[in-house]
Amino acid sequence: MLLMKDIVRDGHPVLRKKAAEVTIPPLKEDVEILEDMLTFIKNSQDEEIAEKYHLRSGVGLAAPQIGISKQLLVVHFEYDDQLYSYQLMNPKIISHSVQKAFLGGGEGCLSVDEVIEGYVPRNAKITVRAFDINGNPVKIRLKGYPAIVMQHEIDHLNGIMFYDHINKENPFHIPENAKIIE
Ligand code: SB7
Ligand code: NI
Repeated sequence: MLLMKDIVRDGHPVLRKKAAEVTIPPLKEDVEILEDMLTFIKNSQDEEIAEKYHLRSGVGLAAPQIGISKQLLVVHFEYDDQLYSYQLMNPKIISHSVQKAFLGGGEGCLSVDEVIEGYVPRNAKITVRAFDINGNPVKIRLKGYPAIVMQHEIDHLNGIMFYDHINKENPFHIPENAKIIE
């Protein structure tokens, strides 16, 4: 079972490396990593389990965050009465909107213990191509909050942290073409 001690913290070089593609069809080892990651995220959202194991709540996780430099990610959350639950291998953003979007409350990260304030502008809509846990190709269209979470996770596979996107001169600068998500 994954615990907070398994979460790699900011400063560890694995968070700055480009993760390696995994083989398709998936190795049993990689399937198990995705299963462990999804269980961790679900546990982190379960009040009782989270309290018992001191888990910080998260909506997603990328393999480099548990020290594994492979292109594996999970997201799991409800939004607008819809469940967004994905376990993805080798995800790629194949197209995105010109429109940008950002969360009014900024972003956080399980690998970053401090609060870092500022807007994190991202693409408002994205289309992702990936392989699911069975090795089947999938194409996923997301907009708004789900698109933001997915971009946060895909960034981890490319060695990018959320705060890299925050404007250095004015953390609350609103880029043109960007809409706020409350
Ligand atoms: C706020 C939080 C997340 C994504 C977008 C906005 C995910 C937090 C958990 N993670 O650190 C996952 O990488
Ligand atoms: Ni993160």
